[in-house]
Amino acid sequence: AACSYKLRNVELHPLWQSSSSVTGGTKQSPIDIQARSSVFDPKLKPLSICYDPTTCLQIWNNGYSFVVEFDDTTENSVVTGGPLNNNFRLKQFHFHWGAINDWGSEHTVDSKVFPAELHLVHWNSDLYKCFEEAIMEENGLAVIGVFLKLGTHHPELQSVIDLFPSIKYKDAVAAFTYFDPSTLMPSCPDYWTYDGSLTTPPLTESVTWIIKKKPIEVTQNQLAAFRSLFFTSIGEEEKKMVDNFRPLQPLMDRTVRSSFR
Ligand code: SG7
Ligand code: ZN
Repeated sequence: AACSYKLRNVELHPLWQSSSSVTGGTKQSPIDIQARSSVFDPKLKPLSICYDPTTCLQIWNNGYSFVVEFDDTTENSVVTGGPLNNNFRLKQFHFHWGAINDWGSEHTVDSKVFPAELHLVHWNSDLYKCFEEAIMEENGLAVIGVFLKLGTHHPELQSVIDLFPSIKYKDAVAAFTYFDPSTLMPSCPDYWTYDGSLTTPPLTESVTWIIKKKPIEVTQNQLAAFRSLFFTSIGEEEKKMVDNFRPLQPLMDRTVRSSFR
């Protein structure tokens, strides 16, 4: 009782220690997707994804996740269609995962949690000049989410994991100049979509979320490799990079639409 304001015993990741993590927003992410409450929208087109592997630039440990970044100065890697009325350029992809397989994804489906979730982050290049501008604006971003589940080895993901030894610690960067992220997508075209936010500060409500229904499969060893990275910089007391997901947010006055019956 002497310390009732302290809601949790665990230390907050530094990313969440500022007031920017309090939003009072009405369109926050992630959410639990309730399949039965989602509404089939026959007007939703298939997603059209066009990625050029040569726009891949580098991989880095940003102290919260590992991020694979792309050259977004051209229209070479773009997504359009689906719920999107504009072209959205690929900026980066990253993952969220748990300390164990029982949790780790940001979104859930009918309360089912996956061990990890991939986010491919794109910005609206028809309306905005750059990623940093689009982050703050209405209809600025489109993030494609893909769940990871335990199963067979994923060879293309392995080519990313093979770079981990050089990005173990915060702020480490390694060149990664040829990669096609569409190899990380399930072949099934089905998705849910809803309007939401970034899941880290600044938590801006600028994101059209597109969550693929089908997960991709990875092995226990591949998930273990994610957990071998560190939140911390070289020389600091080592903290394993795990549990880098935001808790579920209320749906509020929103509808999740589905591309499939
Ligand atoms: C991860 O998730 C990083 C962030 C990302 C954030 O922390 O990938 O990106 C960088 C470059 O640090 O923030 C603005 C942005 O993409 C939140 O992204 S998310 O909403 O898709 N989870
Ligand atoms: Zn994310």
